[in-house]
Amino acid sequence: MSEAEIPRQRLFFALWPEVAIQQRMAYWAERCAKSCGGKRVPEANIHLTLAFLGGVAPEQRGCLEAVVDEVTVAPFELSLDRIGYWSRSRALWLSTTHTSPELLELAMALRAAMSVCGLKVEERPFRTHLTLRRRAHRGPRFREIDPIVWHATNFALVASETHPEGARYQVLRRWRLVASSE
Ligand code: 2AM
Repeated sequence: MSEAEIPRQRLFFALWPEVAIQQRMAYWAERCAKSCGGKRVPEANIHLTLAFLGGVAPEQRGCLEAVVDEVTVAPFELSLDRIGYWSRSRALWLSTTHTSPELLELAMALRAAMSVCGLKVEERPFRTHLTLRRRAHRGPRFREIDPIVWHATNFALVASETHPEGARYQVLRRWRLVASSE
């Protein structure tokens, strides 16, 4: 099989919230349905992308998993207290006023792993967001919400497939967040 024929998986690293947290996030996606328009992200699909990998060959995935096994970042808390809208991508999203240093550390460690394994690394700065609606035509009238407090204890490697009905995600593997001394 030539290199071009080797099947590549479309992968990304994410923080995947537990169901109770996804439900609270989905409330805001729905709350903004009329005024923001577009299509809501299905509740079970709501996630925070840490690093988008794109098409990954099997040996690159092996490399990534081995490098990521060595990542040590302590568990952290996210206080999601902000809703916003990007007109360019027409995305309505949930975010936080204070991004914790551990979240940035984790996102940067995953970018470093990508670089080690020969994957192209995103040049744009990391921006904390969980997409709630796509193809929205405006943002909400409110900006601040009662914080949704989420304790991140693990992160995941996720496969993404595009289907006519939308994206289908499959969590392939999870890593526990651990401080370096544990
Ligand atoms: P988004 O929520 O900002 O759209 C799976 O597709 C995840 O990877 C989504 O959360 C999406 O982020 C992100 N993603 C998809 N395509 C991307 C790309 N080309 N560059 C960076 N992130 C991407």
